[in-house]
Amino acid sequence: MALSPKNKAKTPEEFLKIETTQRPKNSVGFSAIKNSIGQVSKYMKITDAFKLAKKMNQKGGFDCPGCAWPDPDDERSSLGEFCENGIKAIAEEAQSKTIGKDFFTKHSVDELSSWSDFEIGKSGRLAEPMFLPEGATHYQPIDWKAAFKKVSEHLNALKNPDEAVFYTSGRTTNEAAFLYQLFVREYGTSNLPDCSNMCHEASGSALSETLGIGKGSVTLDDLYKAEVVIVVGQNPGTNHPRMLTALEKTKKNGGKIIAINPLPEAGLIKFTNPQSPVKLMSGGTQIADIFVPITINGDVAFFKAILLKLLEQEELKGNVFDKVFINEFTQGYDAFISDLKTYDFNECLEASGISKAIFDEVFDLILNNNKIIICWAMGLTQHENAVDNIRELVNLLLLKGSIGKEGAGTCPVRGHSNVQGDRTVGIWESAPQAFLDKIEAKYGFKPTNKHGYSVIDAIKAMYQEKAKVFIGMGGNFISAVPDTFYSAQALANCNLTVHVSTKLNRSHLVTGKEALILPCLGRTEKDYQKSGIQMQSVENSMGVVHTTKGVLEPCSDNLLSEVAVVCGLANATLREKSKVKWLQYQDDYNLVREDIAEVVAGFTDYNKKLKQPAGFYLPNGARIRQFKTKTGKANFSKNKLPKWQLKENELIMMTIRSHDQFNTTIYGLDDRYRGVYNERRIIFMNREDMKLRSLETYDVVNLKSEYNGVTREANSFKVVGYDIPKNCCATYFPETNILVPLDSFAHTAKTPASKSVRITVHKV
Ligand SMILES: Nc1nc2c(c(=O)[nH]1)N[C@H]1C(S)=C(S)[C@@H](COP(=O)(O)OP(=O)(O)OC[C@H]3O[C@@H](n4cnc5c(=O)[nH]c(N)nc54)[C@H](O)[C@@H]3O)O[C@H]1N2
Ligand SMILES: Nc1nc2c(c(=O)[nH]1)N[C@H]1C(S)=C(S)[C@@H](COP(=O)(O)OP(=O)(O)OC[C@H]3O[C@@H](n4cnc5c(=O)[nH]c(N)nc54)[C@H](O)[C@@H]3O)O[C@H]1N2
Ligand SMILES: [Mo]
Repeated sequence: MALSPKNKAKTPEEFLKIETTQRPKNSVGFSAIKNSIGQVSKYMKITDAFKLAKKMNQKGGFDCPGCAWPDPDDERSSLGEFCENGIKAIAEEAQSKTIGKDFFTKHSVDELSSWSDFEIGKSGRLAEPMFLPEGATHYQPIDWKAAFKKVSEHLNALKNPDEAVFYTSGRTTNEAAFLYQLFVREYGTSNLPDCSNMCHEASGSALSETLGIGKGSVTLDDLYKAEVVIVVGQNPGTNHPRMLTALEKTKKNGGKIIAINPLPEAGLIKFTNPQSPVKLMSGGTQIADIFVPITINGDVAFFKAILLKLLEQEELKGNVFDKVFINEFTQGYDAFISDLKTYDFNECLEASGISKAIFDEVFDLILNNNKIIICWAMGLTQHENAVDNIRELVNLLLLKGSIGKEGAGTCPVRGHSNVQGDRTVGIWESAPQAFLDKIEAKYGFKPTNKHGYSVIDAIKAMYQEKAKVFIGMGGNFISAVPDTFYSAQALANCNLTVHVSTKLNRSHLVTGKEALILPCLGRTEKDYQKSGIQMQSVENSMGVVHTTKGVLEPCSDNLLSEVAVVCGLANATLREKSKVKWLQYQDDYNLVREDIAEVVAGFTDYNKKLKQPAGFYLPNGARIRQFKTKTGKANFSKNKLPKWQLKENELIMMTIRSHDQFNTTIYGLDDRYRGVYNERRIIFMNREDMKLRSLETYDVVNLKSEYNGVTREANSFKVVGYDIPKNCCATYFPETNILVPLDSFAHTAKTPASKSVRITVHKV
């Protein structure tokens, strides 16, 4: 495909020195503390760092922009509810180095595109709005008013509002997200793709259908009280480190933990709590009682094997299933059981890649306990059969009556710190009619109920020139999405690409004909408006809404808050036609919350409730056995054993996060918990698979994926022998997004299948 050199998405092909060591036995602990202090002092003044650490995830403080793991309702560590990777996330945002006119005059877009993501990320915080005119080689400064005018001219020139795409990444607060979707809907489209489409969309889809709510059902307290917690397809040691503290508590209360993962992830195997000096000295807790080294995408098979054995025991002895719960609260049991009987236990177990001995241990725990929680993340959601994966977990919970009672339920662990809240307040390309009706009643315009573009649809529409303006509220679209070259062409086809961002990223360099960078305040910064310093609010992974308020002075005087950016854009675009008084909101965010309280279910008395120090829980039907599905009951589902067969020589590849990155932001080149240092272009392979291909550790290989007759290539990766099941391999995202076909996604949810990419490996 011909991409103009300016728009070509480059990847660093140069190797740095690679060094791998034995996997460390413990995660977190001393080295984590050392590492986080090291990170902070690299980027910011130590006094600021101290101020931040004390306020992070504290009542009245700011919400860590790292993950969405909840904070304890009651006692919080006085050291700060922080973790190593949370500290990295804030150090990255709160760094004192800034970039503006001088930086962009010195470096052309072309030059910047040749930098690695790591180098781009290190350049500093964006300090002023920048504009790239058509044909220009360098970004140049633009004032805010002119920037808003530019966007409005493009939007108003479109023949149809559906020619614009409005992306959101999940850090945007409830206030900014609500206004953003309101602007988009009043402008006339529902093209609101968001990072959730690439993340937990499959969970939302499966849970809404089966349990009537697209969110998890458990609270932190449930987790402490569970008898069995299954952590499947998730790497909390790196991505949700504070979850390990909760799991430690579960264990202390007698609960058992099962980790189902192709990799023996360090945090799950052994963990030392950085906030507990006694633990530091004595060497940590073994978190997982049982480790299940599942083959990639072997989860439906494994859970079916469990379901089959449970059924066998139920038929033999009875009392295995919670019949009272099943009769009163569920629908579809008979059809589910007769479907289940068509599967063969041995075939399922074999497809999962798990030995009978490990299976028996897991089975015993599930058979003999009734308070079960299942936690999961991207290891389940990024497959073509992702929705089936999650529905099968729900079947297990329903059989055991393990939902809507203390110590039991679903726990999809969200990624971005407010990705769940964004959806709650209306960032949704297919929002329910009831929500749209509320908007109409409140504001007096009729939002379209046409299904808008999700991420994949948006890429196709831009590629086909059906969409011409792209606006990104945060995020790094080009690096996050699949099929990098196709997607780069899609963005290059646009008339205008706009990014509201805190940091420079690759999406600012793969532009439409014209481009804008609109720099905004981050979570850690004070938000000064006419009525005083503003606080905002977010929703965590367990449905608790609480405040977040920055503590540092903004890194530049020329930043606007996301709320102010949206108000400015909306005001410039919709002008006197608008039914909404845009500019009043930015002066006082209480007014935004008053509107949210009227429009979004569960937010009555929003401003008042936010005054409770730990925030408030949103209503959650599944938590109290009120299943708001089409049938009014919790639904059993029939899920097929995925029939995928690798061709000769093919491997199945998952694209995962290293310990030193936040999605597309690369903090460093190490992956300490997996014993890899100073390199990201590596492929973890089973040692037998290496032997079969005559490969040695550190050999350089090219990777090819073939899908529907199209070959995609990513070159120059170093082989690392690892404890990963046969026929499976792993690489880091975003380097291998190039290999993820746009058309390979979860059925119904459209989550890109970036954990099951079939590839072949070619020695260079
Ligand atoms: N520090 C840090 N924190 C983060 C992020 C970050 O990048 N850095 N990202 C945030 C975001 S947006 C998200 S969504 C979450 C992501 O959190 P995770 O989902 O934990 O992230 P991944 O690295 O994608 O890890 C997926 C895990 O699933 C396993 N896995 C892969 N395929 C399969 C499979 O087929 N079956 C099973 N059972 N397991 C499988 C992998 O081995 C890996 O352990 O983290 C959030 N928190
Ligand atoms: N192959 C593969 N692809 C994946 C995944 C995978 O596992 N494998 N994971 C997917 C998942 S789970 C997700 S969530 C997506 C992530 O996709 P995105 O959310 O689009 O990506 P991020 O890397 O989180 O975005 C980082 C950028 O956000 C901006 N930013 C940071 N903080 C703020 C803020 O407060 N306000 C604003 N306006 N901007 C801010 C900065 O400029 C930063 O460069 O990627 C997906 N892509
Ligand atoms: Mo995510």
